[in-house]
Amino acid sequence: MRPSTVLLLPFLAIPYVSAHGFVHKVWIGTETFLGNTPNAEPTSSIVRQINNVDPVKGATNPDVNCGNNAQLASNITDANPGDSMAFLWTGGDLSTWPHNIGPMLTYMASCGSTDCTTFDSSTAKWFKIAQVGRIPNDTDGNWFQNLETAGTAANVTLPSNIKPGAYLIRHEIIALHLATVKGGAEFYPSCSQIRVGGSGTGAPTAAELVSLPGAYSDTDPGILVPDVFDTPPPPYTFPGPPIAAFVGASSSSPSSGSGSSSTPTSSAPSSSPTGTPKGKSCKLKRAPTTPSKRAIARPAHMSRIMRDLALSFGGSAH
Ligand SMILES: *[C@@H]1O[C@H](CO)[C@@H](O)[C@H](O)[C@H]1NC(C)=O
Ligand SMILES: *[C@@H]1O[C@H](CO)[C@@H](O)[C@H](O)[C@H]1NC(C)=O
Ligand SMILES: *[C@@H]1O[C@H](CO)[C@@H](O)[C@H](O)[C@H]1NC(C)=O
Ligand SMILES: [Cu+2]
Repeated sequence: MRPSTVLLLPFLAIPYVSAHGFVHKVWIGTETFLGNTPNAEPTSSIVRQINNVDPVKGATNPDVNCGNNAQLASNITDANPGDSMAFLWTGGDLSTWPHNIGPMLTYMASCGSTDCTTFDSSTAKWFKIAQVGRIPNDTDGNWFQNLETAGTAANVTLPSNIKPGAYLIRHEIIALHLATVKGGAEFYPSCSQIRVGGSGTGAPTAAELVSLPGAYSDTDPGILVPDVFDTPPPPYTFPGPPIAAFVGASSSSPSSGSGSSSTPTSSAPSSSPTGTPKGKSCKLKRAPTTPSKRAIARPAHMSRIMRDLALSFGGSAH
């Protein structure tokens, strides 16, 4: 038996406990909500529950919509145009988010005349309100997603002129550490239910509305990204539609050039670690002797190791 095989046996034999993850906490305006823990008894939350913390694989997978087997949520919260929102992603065991490479995108969809608690999101027409990629001018080329690995929620502003109504907010991480090959990208969508008040008039145009799945393809330049590990980092092309024009027209845009209204927050859980290693692209907590530990000690190589492992084992390792 080759040494590498010995090393990998526990990696394959022990089921996942905490790798990957879900939206554990959401802030909307002044309200805070816990997410719904996958497979636990559903709570009264605004966050639609998924049944599996694993990534959605494949751009046309029906679960790209709102996550794995997403269920209706029983609550909806009131919000106002211009409100701050924040989305904290964690591992399945509430450890910090394990991935750090790839964009975070935010979409909304009208729930029509419903209050979203009965709205079938597979019929939704989505528009994009924000997207963030790499942190501007970060000397290490870190992505905003990396902030989640330190327990910092992604902060998104509700468009300041948005028309009143009930909406789904779809916050999505696309993890790209395996995206050098087709089908490698990992989609992590999460949908929450909000009712926007006020007297705004902002709305997307018909051309800005997309279906999910539908808006993405496995060969989109932002989803199949052969140069994702290159240095210096090449420009990144976000997948999906552009940010709806009314969003930029109605709010003061930050200077990131990504058209994003997202800024990081410091809404960290008390257990936030400090000094999170860079390049921690797949934290496999349960197996301290697996390559993940070695990779954390040698962060620059982490993602390649994970990718190679996944390829060696037909992609099932991740
Ligand atoms: C629903 O959310 C609101 C906050 O928007 C909260 O006040 C209310 O208690 C929640 N309802 C339930 C049943 O949890
Ligand atoms: C990034 O660097 C460029 C060139 O030095 C500068 O013009 C720009 O303002 C910087 N952006 C941020 C967000 O710091
Ligand atoms: C989001 O960031 C803004 C400043 O950029 C801050 O005022 C706000 O409190 C943050 N929201 C949350 C929920 O942390
Ligand atoms: Cu993973």
